[in-house]
Amino acid sequence: MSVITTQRHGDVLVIISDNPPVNALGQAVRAGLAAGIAEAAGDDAIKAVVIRCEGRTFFAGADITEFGKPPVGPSLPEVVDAIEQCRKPVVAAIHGTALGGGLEVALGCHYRIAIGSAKLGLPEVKLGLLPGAGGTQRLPRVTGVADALNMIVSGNPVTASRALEIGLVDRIASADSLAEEAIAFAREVAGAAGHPVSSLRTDRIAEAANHPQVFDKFVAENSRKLQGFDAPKACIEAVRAAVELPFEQGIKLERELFLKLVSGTQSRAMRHLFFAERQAAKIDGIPADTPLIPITRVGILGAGTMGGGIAMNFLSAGLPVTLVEREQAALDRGVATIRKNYERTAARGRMTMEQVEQAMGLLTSTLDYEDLADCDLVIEAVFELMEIKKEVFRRLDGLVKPGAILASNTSYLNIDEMAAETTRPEAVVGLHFFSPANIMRLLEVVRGAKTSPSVLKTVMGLAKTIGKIAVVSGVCPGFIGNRMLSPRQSEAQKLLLEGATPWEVDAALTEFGFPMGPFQMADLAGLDLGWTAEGSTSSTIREVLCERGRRGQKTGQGFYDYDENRRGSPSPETEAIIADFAARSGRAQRKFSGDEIRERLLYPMINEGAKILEEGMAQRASDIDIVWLNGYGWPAFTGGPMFWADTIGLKTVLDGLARHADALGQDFIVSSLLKGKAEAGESFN
Ligand code: 3H9
Repeated sequence: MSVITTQRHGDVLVIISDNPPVNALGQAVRAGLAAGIAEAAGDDAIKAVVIRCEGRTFFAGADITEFGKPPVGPSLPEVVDAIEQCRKPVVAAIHGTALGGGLEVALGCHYRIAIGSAKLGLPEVKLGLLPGAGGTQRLPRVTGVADALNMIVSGNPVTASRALEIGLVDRIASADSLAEEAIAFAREVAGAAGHPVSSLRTDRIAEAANHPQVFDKFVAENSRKLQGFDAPKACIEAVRAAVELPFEQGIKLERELFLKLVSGTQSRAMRHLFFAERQAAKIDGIPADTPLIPITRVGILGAGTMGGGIAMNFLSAGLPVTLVEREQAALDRGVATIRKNYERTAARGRMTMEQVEQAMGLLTSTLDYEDLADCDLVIEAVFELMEIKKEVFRRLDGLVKPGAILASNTSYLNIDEMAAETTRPEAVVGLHFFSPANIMRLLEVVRGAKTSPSVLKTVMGLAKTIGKIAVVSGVCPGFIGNRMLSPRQSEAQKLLLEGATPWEVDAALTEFGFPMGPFQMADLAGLDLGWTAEGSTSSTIREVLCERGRRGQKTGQGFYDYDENRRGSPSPETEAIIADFAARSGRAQRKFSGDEIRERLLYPMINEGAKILEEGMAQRASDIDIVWLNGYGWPAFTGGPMFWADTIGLKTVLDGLARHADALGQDFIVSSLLKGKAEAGESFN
């Protein structure tokens, strides 16, 4: 059956798209829409047109899989123009998400009606693009510049009610009668003398035309967020053109910018990440009919920063949580922190106080382990020591009901060793949340040797419920993320002894696009993590910094000196400490360029990533990209470490490792997967 069909309802022609899963505007849909409009235009009995979609959503955008392939007409801009130029009024009937090209189709329509739950947006910027079917020119003409800039540059959608406020939709329909209400709306406007044509409107852009500083202000306010990305700048330039140039010239500029971006590396990288994120949810070797384990109550052991943050995920998603601690004071502190975090969110307007109470009402706090007995999933977030973890697993196994899942939040310990302490190793899994656990989107799901498919499938589904991006890792020290962090950290330390300063090392990474470098990160986390004054032996730079009271941002001094706004500046004291260590190490001192620092820090990570793949610890290279993007701030516009390695060429990485072989040391082993692929001219993705 064709993806586009038409139905006649008296004098209204309804054009219906049915192209699951998201009604992407692939070639067949575009051709069908153009044919539908031509049918309406050529039939005198038709007075108005409705465009609507079957399935879960209105058009969610252009078909991203077509980018990079030879274009087959009609193009989306041509289709949108044809809709707009139709002499009979066209009404877009919107449910689900009208995104990207989907919203551009709706903007080409003369009227828009949406149900209350609909969302409308232009998310192209998140794919390293700008709207390329007139969105940058029509949206500001419909909503005004301020809202259009926000929507286009952030890529975030607006709700139907907000869309009504800003003039993006004309009417809200009831969810169960959108099709009928759209037809009635079309009939109602059919007799009007003229219809609003987005591209001809000037009423909403007149103000910005007189106040062009609105663009400079927007750039100034958002410059930090936009750093490194090409697409947002192009978006702003195009919206500016909507105000300053006639429509046709604005469209021409939009097209030029779109074509440049779509063929560039940044957009390729971000499109890779779009599919990588969806791919990560798929687990190899799990039959589709694997049953899920119902999760109606979650137990969490440990009410510290990690346990509390983990609890918030479930409470926010409406799942009851039993939180267990050993001492009343720690429990009270944990519960109070959860409440404080929620109240802060409410104060910022992102939650109502009613929602805060609702979430808190789902929380049971207790000192009694036995209260975990009826939980379907228990996650331990206790001290990171194998003996303690083993003891916890033995105890949980004895008291939690049969069939329940037992999970560890360990960030590097061996899940299989914990599972071996229980009578249900198939129900044991790692759930490595990242701190702050209520905010960070990454979740490493650690698949033990005996973890059952049901357990894996259940926790992957649960991750989606609580809004996490889950990536499956095998059991190895540090799993995917921390295992790759480890060579970066050790190279960063070595560089200090060879003459590089912490500020040079950090700058090399922030220039690359990381939000911070390793030493800024250490200062933020606190240098005294795991450090005690009694156990300190002045044997590392970090120990000496701690001994001098330089324990990171919280003490105003760490590797850096901090002012009252927590802005760091290079510290002469740190430099002196490092110089002392460097002299004692006997290593030659020299200057390093940013490029050399990046090679030393990043190439060994790629090598470790290749080993992770080689050992089957990650299912696919793109999973590694997703971990580093969402857990460690790897810049999205490079596509993640493995994709980045592909773009610079694996041979470049291999040659770089060879060049730095002396510095990397004898223990450094080049991955045979990396070597093989580099020599064969292959890539990871
Ligand atoms: C654009 O429009 C450019 C124009 O301005 C100019 C053109 C000239 N294409 O996310 P889900 C697949 S750029 C192809 O899991 P959900 C997706 O890969 C586009 N495929 O569902 C997945 O496949 P699989 C601007 C697409 O319910 C399946 O559909 N639009 C596309 O969680 C289900 O997706 C966007 O950026 C697509 N456009 O979320 C919107 N979209 O099952 C992108 C999805 O094989 N889409 N797929 O893994 C989304 O944000 C979400 O998919 C959506 C649904 C919110 C719609």
